[in-house]
Amino acid sequence: MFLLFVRTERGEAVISLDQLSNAIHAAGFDAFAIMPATPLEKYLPVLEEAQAEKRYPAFAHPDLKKRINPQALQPSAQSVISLAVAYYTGDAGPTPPLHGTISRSAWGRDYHKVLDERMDKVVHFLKEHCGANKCTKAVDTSFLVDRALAIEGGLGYPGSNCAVYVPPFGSWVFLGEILVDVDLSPTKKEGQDGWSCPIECDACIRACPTQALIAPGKIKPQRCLSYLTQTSSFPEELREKLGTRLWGCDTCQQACPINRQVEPVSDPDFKPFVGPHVPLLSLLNMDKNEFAESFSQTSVAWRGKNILQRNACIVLGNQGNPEALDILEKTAHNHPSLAVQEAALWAITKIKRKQTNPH
Ligand code: B12
Repeated sequence: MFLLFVRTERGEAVISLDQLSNAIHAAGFDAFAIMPATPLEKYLPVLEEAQAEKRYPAFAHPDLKKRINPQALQPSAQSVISLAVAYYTGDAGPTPPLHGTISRSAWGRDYHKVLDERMDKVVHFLKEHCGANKCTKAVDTSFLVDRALAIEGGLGYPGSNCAVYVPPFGSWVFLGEILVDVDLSPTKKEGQDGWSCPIECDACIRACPTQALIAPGKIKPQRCLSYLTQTSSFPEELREKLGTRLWGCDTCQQACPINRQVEPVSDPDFKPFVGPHVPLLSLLNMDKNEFAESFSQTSVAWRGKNILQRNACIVLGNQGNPEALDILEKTAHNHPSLAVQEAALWAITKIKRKQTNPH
């Protein structure tokens, strides 16, 4: 039996790794790795290069040294438990007319909430059985680089599309971590140092509609469709590339041969809650309360109603269906947001152009 040595202020305790593993799986996680809470120095140059080449995401914290240092978040942290939850629940199927498609990571309940609730159970176990006093949870909610921690701990490896793959779930995993003030034995095995995509077929790079992926592990977020569906301005020259995507983009993950072998999981939290396909005409008719009623349980809600309605206009323009013209005209004249009005006008022009010149 693999034993986990737990060094606490009150001495040394021993629990089996199986006990901790059982608690983590019972809490709803599919995989985990334990590592020391020391700075991840080897990732600093990766982040610095992204910043120097203007590929650093605008949403992300600018202090790079802080981002690779778990103790900057919790000074008493001794160990980090990096955690993964699988979310591939089956295929979306084709997008019906006048619908827009939501990326898989936003189909179910908001993963930030789901992982946070599940981490509470692990924290309880750590406090009850491992002598922990202070634990800090993070899932996309701190300045730490979730993917770097997952790679460093040996939980997964990076694909050329930047995503972290956790076998056998592919890259269809959410990541989170718990920082804990006890010293747990690391779980990384000898030789488990995957630092690049194992097949390097570059299918993801070739599939990216906007050439946002410029080389293995390197992305220009400003061109990534997932990013553009979340930001307040959407450059005109990239709007056609959005196709029928209403929120997020899964193209670089769907193109991956490893991901195509992944078996669906049946996690009820990640079964489609809204979508995967959303009717766009009713979305454009929604007021704030109706929007909150439909989307507040999902991770789509954080950027608010106007961004999603702006995306809906662009998708309708791309679909070129004249049935959307009435609501687009109303939106162009009456919508309180200038950005949504402008996107509606753009869509009207596209649909009318298609009517006069179907090819
Ligand atoms: C900002 C952000 C974005 C931005 C920028 C994405 C990006 N690639 O940087 C945008 C909006 C585009 C985005 C999109 C998506 N995101 Co996002 N995002 C984040 C966030 C908040 C920060 C990421 C960040 O710091 N990027 C800066 C770069 C430099 O860091 P990084 O990509 O994380 O890269 C590290 C590893 O990729 C690794 N690496 C990878 N390959 C290689 C190769 C080599 C040679 C080396 C040396 C290193 C290396 O090194 C990097 C630095 O340490 C994280 C949460 C968090 N706090 O970490 C979620 C996160 C990365 N996103 C996530 C998800 C699910 C997505 C989407 C799939 C959502 C969707 N369907 O639309 C897409 C995927 C796009 C893509 N191909 O990366 C998950 C990823 C899970 C996974 N299995 O990898 C995260 C971890 C959220 C979570 N907690 O689950 N996202």
